Amino acid sequence: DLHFETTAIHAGQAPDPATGAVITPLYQTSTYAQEQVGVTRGFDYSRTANPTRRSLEECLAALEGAGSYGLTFASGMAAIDTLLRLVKPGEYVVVSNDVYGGTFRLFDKVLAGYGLAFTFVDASIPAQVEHALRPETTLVWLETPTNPLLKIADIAEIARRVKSSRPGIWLAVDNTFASPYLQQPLALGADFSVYSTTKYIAGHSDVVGGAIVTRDAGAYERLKFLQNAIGAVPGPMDAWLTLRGIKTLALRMERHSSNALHIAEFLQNHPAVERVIYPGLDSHPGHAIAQRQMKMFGGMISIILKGGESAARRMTAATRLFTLAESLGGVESLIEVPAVMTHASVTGSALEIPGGLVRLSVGIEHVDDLLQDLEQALNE
Ligand code: P1T
Repeated sequence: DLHFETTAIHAGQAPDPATGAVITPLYQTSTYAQEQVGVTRGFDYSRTANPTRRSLEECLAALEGAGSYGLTFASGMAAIDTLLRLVKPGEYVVVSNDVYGGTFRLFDKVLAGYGLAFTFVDASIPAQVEHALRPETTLVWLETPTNPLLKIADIAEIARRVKSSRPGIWLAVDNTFASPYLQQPLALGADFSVYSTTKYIAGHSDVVGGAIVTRDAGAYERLKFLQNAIGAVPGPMDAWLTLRGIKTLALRMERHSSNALHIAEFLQNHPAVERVIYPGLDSHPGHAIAQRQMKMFGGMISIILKGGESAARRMTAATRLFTLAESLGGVESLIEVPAVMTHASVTGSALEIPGGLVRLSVGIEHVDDLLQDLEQALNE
């Protein structure tokens, strides 16, 4: 019954019984001595299990409440790919129509070729998800807030509609943008919380990783089998860095969110900006739902500039603190143009992103410095 902040620091991370080390040791080993054939201390090979990775998996599970199980992967995409192996050829997946470009690419350019069918819907309208369900549907895939349009899907309402249509349909939520501190998909009725731990969970832009958390014991056993069978697991060092990052997740999310709200309010009044998309603003169509299902509104802001893609390119060249880079969720602020960077793979599809859209990952620097940087870049 511990609070989130306490769980993040202690779950799966008791002092090392062998040495008393307060911090989970980095078990940088691929294999483990066996006393006799088949007699192990619970570990035989690091693709199957590793103590540092196990600590991370236990911590991530605990952050989404009692009875949860966690599995970690070499990247967010590896987590998504492994989860999608639960879907068999001939089965259907309903997907929210604004997702990370790499997720769209995996679904549309890879898995569709193996006989999985994907229907893209506007999941900010729950009825659209429900109407897209077919007898062959086995999975509904949501992102909320979405990347990069920050659309909000009502997880509890969609879970209710999907499960009343057919209880066996799984609901997975990519919770990367919110992190488990701001939003708890399993508590809202989802079967799987999926993460790129590269982002807020690790939080320092120094590691790539992914995770799946579930309370479905059967699905967990299947996914654990797939994790080992496929082998897209994180190395011990990556697990260790991610565990280190998690300890400050709550503090960081508070600052990311309060900085972003300030910045969104400032941008709303700037003459070069046509529209600010941030779930914390009254003007956001999903604001009321976000207020209900999220603790705060997160650190991601998208803005549409009046001057289109050329203005976007000029702005991103002019910022000094906001670094022009892909990715998000680190302590430092980043800026990018999704249409030509993170979401280039959706060009020409129904998911296309406007060229004048600039995405900000607001870091935890002092907000006045960030405001000043954006102001000078926009004035340019
Ligand atoms: O990069 P990786 O750890 O494999 O995670 C993929 C991924 C999954 N889900 C969401 C919502 C994501 O944003 C990402 C990765 N996104 C970026 C790299 C980006 O800049 O948007």
